Amino acid sequence: MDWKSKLVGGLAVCGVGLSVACSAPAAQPVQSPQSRPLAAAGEPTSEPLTERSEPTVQAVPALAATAEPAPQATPQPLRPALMLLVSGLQRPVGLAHAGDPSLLYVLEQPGRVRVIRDGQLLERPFLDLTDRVGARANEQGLLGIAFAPDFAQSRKVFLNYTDRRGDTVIAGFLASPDGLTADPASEWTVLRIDQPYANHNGGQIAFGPDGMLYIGMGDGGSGGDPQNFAQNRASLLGKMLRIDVSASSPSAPYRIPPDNPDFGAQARPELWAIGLRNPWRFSFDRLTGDLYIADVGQNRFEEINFQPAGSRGGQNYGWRLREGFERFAGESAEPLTDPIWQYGREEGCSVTGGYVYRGSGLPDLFGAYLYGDYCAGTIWALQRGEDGVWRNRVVLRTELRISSFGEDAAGELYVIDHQGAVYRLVGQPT
Ligand SMILES: [Ca+2]
Ligand SMILES: [Ca+2]
Repeated sequence: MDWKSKLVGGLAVCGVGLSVACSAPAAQPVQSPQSRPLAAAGEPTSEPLTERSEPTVQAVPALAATAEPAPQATPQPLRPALMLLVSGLQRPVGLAHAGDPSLLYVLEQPGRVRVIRDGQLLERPFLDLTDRVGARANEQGLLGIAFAPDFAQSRKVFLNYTDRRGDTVIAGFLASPDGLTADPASEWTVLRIDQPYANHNGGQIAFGPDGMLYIGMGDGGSGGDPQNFAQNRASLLGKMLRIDVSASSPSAPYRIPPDNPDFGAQARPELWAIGLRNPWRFSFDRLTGDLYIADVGQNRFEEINFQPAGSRGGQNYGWRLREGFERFAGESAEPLTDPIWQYGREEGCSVTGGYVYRGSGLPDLFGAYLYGDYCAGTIWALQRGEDGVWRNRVVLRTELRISSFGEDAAGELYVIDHQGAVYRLVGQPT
């Protein structure tokens, strides 16, 4: 099928600003975002944020812009579309909220957290860590953010970045009462993890419904996990970690939750699940607490993994014994948790995990897990039917470099284009 025709049929790029209805004329060209060539990683592989080429975001002609809205006799069916929210960002890789519906926070990979207030990108960053963030390689930089569950009182926010040596740092910061800035000098280190290679540094950090901080760690890098970190219980690499930062301070950065699973005498107590390759993005369903982990594949398969709410942890998601459902290296002596979905190179090359949609703008997608592919630009919805079978469908085909998804306080979703823009997923009348 012709790519362009699919694109025009599936994607509408609407005007700037949340107040502009998607059916309004959208002739405004999308500003070509700043898209810096990424430095060569110097590593055998570097999947999640690899640039294949430098396509530009193209403004799609407005779809039959009508001057007069149709009479609202019956609810119109809505189809998903993307509305440009802000552009001009430097390699954005994440978006989060802290409970205030007027504020969104965007991660710029070189080391800044930017603020979008009421749909406008503020000039002054929330936090500028470019003096300590190392972002020379594709998968390095400021990668994750999580506001404390008690942020309204504690003002604590946690960030995940690679430092000038390329090692992972999870650190806490204190924000101002208005939520518009945080003090770079307030940093305290929660956890530091040596990184043997420039790629596969994970990225996501998120609080679970249990109030614990979950950290998705990549296998350290190179290709094929040459030192077998993901299956090594004595290493924090290639794992999902779970720590308690509810009383985090410089002198007592974190505690081990007493109900973390037991991976044996030699295991690190921070482990929650093992056998992950590069869980760049994971999320909890805000309604059910189910956990979705998108694990970037090696050569053949991109994975979506699922952990039901109430799980006690302890899963082994298989890497490097398996890639997707297939054997990769070695044999397993224990049960492995297969993904609920995988796709191969005909669909894309680097999965970007998203969120279960719990907003109100697109009722048809309510309860579906939305995710995408960095290389292909496709956005899918994965949902389990009442018969227990997971079904996957295309939501949109785009030309975006989808580095991440984000969720606002109301549960509406955003798509982050690594080339410099944030889009809001909206419902457009058909
Ligand atoms: Ca690494
Ligand atoms: Ca797996």
